[in-house]
Amino acid sequence: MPPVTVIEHLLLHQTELPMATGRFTRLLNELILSAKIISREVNKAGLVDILGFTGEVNVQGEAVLKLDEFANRVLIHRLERAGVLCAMASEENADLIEIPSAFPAGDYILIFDPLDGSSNVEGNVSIGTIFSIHRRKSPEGKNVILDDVLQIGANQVAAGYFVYGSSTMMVYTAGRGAHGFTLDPSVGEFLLSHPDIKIPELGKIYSVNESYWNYWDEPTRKTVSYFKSPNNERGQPYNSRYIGSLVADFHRNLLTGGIFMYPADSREPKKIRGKLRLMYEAAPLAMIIEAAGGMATDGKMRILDIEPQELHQRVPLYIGSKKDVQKVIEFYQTTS
Ligand code: AHM
Ligand code: MG
Repeated sequence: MPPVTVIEHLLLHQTELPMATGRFTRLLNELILSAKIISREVNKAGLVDILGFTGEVNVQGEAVLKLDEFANRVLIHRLERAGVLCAMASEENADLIEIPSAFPAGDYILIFDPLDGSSNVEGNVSIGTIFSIHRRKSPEGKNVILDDVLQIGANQVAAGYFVYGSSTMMVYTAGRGAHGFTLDPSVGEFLLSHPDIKIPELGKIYSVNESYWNYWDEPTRKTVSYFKSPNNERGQPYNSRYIGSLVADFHRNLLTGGIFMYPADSREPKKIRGKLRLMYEAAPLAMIIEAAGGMATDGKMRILDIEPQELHQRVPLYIGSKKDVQKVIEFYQTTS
């Protein structure tokens, strides 16, 4: 079988995907090119001390940006010119990013976390870019309003991520199946490597930052105790794996089966609703996990049904293998 690129794969499935118009293809192409540029910089990160300190001026007299700022700028620069978007929202920007009137606009909205887990770069740990694509609700031609962007995750047209790891990979879904592509640096293309990913119904890994145990609610503690117990459905304790880099933790669990949790905790008021953001992190990963046969909840509600009230809303997140996530929901239902 000759290798299949992301765009070839998209076109092959075009009859199934009414949104796979030229504009959608263009949007994915720009995302892919941005990710290749980010990947190149991420791979050079270890050389930063040699080439010039971040935040200072390098030997060529250029300011060296922090990697997350760099990734953010690349995505905004490329996508605002693509002629397919009417607005963007980035985890790095407080407000909605409007498309300058000098550039043509389209009716898609792109929401992204440019470089999640970037605090891990020094440890040479995998990090990632997460994206979510919506269509505007209001008619084209008018100014986009916040309401166009604050849509439930179930309205996403597509979602995906790039993981910059031992290989750079892209996983995306446009609703029917989640597909993985690996960047072949020798040809500069993402090639289909993981078609129609299905997460095992019952996982063998739980991923959570257990140092917050004392700040968790009762259902979360019961859930984690259950995963550690030899008397669970698996009949033996789950393996504990936590990198602390969402895309990397999610990606591993997607392929091997398991659950990732970032619960609410009571440490300080701002963390009560969890750390991760609904629109930039939870909703896109929830769309992927559902396309792969898994589930995502905040403990009480399906992530994809939560109505965002603000752009940077945080949400508790339990995401992964169906039976493992169902267990969380069960503990929330039975624990007062
Ligand atoms: P960031 O958006 O500041 O990079 O933080 C998000 C990261 C996730 O990648 C990861 O899952 C989580 O923070 C880890 O948080 P903690 O250190 O509290 O376990
Ligand atoms: Mg993030």
